[in-house]
Amino acid sequence: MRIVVLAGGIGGARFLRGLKQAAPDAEITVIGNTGDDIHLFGLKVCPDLDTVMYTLGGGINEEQGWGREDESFTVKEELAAYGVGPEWFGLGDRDFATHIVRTQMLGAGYPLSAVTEALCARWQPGVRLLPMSDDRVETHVAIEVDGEQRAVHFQEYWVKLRASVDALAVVPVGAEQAKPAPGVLEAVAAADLIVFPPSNPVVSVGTILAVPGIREAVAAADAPVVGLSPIVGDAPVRGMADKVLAAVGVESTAAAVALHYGSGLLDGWLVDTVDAGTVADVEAAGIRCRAVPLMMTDLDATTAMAREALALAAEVK
Ligand code: GDP
Ligand code: FO1
Ligand code: CA
Repeated sequence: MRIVVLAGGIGGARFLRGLKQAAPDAEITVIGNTGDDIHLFGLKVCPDLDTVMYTLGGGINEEQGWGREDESFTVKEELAAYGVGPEWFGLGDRDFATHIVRTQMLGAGYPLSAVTEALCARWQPGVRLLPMSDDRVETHVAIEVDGEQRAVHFQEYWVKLRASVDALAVVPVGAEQAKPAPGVLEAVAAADLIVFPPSNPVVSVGTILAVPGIREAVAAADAPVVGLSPIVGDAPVRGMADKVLAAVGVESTAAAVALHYGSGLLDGWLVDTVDAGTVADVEAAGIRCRAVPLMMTDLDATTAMAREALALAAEVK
């Protein structure tokens, strides 16, 4: 079975662990969000690709959900001693090595997809990890500061400002000109199942779908498309997804997110049992819906979620 997953960082990566358990014989292709990418200290950092790679490869900081385990911050401290920031982004020493290798290979002319494959040769994530595009896409967020509008990089909004001000708009800069990375459209077309994991619908899955050709390929695919809600009980399980959902005019409810994707994309949708009351609303929109436990508290719970997604897929097509 060939499964394609459109993944962001933590929510996508944790779900993938369960999916690998639930479908051990499946060939899993992950299309990763690169809209969160940022250039720092001359290095290219790809937070969501790295989160998937480290999580599935056994190198993630489990508590934090991003970055390396057993990490130290000597380089960051030394940079700070030179007055070189940003001080608000925590790049660790081990993690730095990944960005150095990536940047060196990009400088030598390799596309991001080839670089990601090379990095994965070390981590062996057990999935094929493809960036959504080899072209630069950077999500920016429009905010208002002292009565004036300005745009900041997504990481500045998320990590520095902690989404403490309203997001007026979310713009994946460069997406319109970007092409899907090699293998992306082919994987979608050949899939037996396409999954939207409980990733951020705007800045993770939404950004991937904003690359021209990807949304169209998912909509046209023969395979069933099944999603799992990142919103449980009218709030994101983790993070500030509600802020970026508001920017695109979507309520923070499991049902509203399903309708935002729409029946043109989604065949099936899983909501948490606490949101069982919304199943009928989702089904009324032409999307098959089930309420099951959606908290990824441990690997068993996450595996059970993935099994539910597989079962729903078998039902819808
Ligand atoms: P990011 O790039 O690190 O922000 O990660 P993703 O975009 O892949 O996923 C972020 C989303 O995962 C957030 O909106 C969370 O609400 C959601 N999430 C995190 N943990 C859980 C969980 O245990 N269950 C569900 N249903 N969603 C979760
Ligand atoms: N998230 C934070 O909240 N603070 C950080 O200092 C931080 C550093 C960081 C470094 C490398 C990396 O791969 C991810 C990092 N993240 C950090 C997480 C990440 O930027 C965000 O969680 C996601 O991009 C949000 O979608
Ligand atoms: Ca992310």
